[in-house]
Amino acid sequence: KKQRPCLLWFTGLSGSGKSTIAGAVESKLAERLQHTYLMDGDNVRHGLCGDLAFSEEDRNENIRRVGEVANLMVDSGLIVLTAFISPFKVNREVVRGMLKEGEFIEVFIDTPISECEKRDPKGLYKKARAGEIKDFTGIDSPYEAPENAEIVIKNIDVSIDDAANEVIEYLDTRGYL
Ligand code: GGZ
Repeated sequence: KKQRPCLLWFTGLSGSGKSTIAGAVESKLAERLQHTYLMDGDNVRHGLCGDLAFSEEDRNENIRRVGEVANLMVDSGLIVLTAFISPFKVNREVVRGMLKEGEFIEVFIDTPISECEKRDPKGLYKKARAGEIKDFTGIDSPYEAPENAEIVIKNIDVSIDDAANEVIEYLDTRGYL
């Protein structure tokens, strides 16, 4: 069956599990022969947004560009997944406004900062606490949690597989798949 194209917009703190869960969702969609594309810092911040850093202004521009590109990809018929901190509500709402009704699905990976800091997979929180990285989200730069996200995943004591299944179930029950 043909998919209904959409944008799954993952948002959450560094180390919250956004990219991992988005990757797991993408694998499940691939198993079902759906066409997808996953954008995250690893494939965007070197190229398309290679000129941007982490000031508020640069984050705004990062999210604007990602939103515009994701919108084009949705137009081409893909299920697009993005995994960016996207800490500012206004930026996420700008992207929502670029897409048609029902195409933008906000997925809040709600992991407490204490847990993200404990995991610290890249040692970035430690560096931020030591003052070696400035403007780090959750430390000395804000994260505005979504209040009306379509999907909220409390990523604590939940497996990657269960978290991914929550997203797949949303798509299934709403007729995207
Ligand atoms: C937040 C930073 C910073 C600062 C580098 N603040 O856990 P990661 O490493 O792999 O993911 C983070 C990534 C955030 O990039 P985004 O493009 O998602 O950010 S935004 O949506 O706000 O534009 C982190 C790393 O880059 N990183 N410096 N100061 N995260």
